[in-house]
Amino acid sequence: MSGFIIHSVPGSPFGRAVLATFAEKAAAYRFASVPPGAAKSEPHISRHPFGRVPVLEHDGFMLYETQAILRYLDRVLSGPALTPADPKDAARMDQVMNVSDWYLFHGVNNVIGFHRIVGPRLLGLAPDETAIANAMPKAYLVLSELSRLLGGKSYFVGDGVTLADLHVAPQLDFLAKTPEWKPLTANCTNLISWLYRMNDRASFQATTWERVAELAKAA
Ligand SMILES: N[C@@H](CCC(=O)N[C@@H](CS)C(=O)NCC(=O)O)C(=O)O
Repeated sequence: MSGFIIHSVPGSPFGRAVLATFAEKAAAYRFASVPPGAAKSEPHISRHPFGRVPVLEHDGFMLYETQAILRYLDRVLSGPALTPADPKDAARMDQVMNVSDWYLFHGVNNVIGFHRIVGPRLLGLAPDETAIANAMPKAYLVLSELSRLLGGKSYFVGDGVTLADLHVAPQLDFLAKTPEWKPLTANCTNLISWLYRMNDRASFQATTWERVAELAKAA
């Protein structure tokens, strides 16, 4: 398989999930940086009508939505399978990915992560403390549910990494860089250990915000 281009921005947790999947498969790709503020105008808006990242381009085949991209890469790339064969395990993987999209991102990371990291670092905005405080009850619920789903396992679905881990870890690693992480995970020590385990993987060390910024500069 050749000719993969990933259109994204350094620091994007969704983009990182895609890059980490390439790394887990030891597959090559080209990183095409979407310049700040350019996602909602041409040429990017033709790639993604909702003006978001990431977008995968594979020999002219265009695909947006991170879950769809991860599943596509798992199907077309050689390397370790990242989807369990057992139907119940595969369903658990899908469930965790949807918890990440629907509950962890919406109302938690797009509030706390935005006001603590994206706003101050990229837009020069002060954090909105009221918005952050209002997001905390949902954040506690989401983290406690992810902790329950992980249980005593090394990864979300058993002993090996799956797309669920690759999808959730970039979101949680983003949240872990905020002061809210410590209180939020006070009763979720399994999530803390799992995030250390994910961050130790070569695929995660190769896709930090800084490493992707270097990639973007070199492109
Ligand atoms: N559902 C989309 C979400 C992608 C998304 O929200 N990406 C963020 C960056 S991490 C983005 O493009 N934000 C720009 C915006 O909100 O306008 C996916 O799974 O790919």
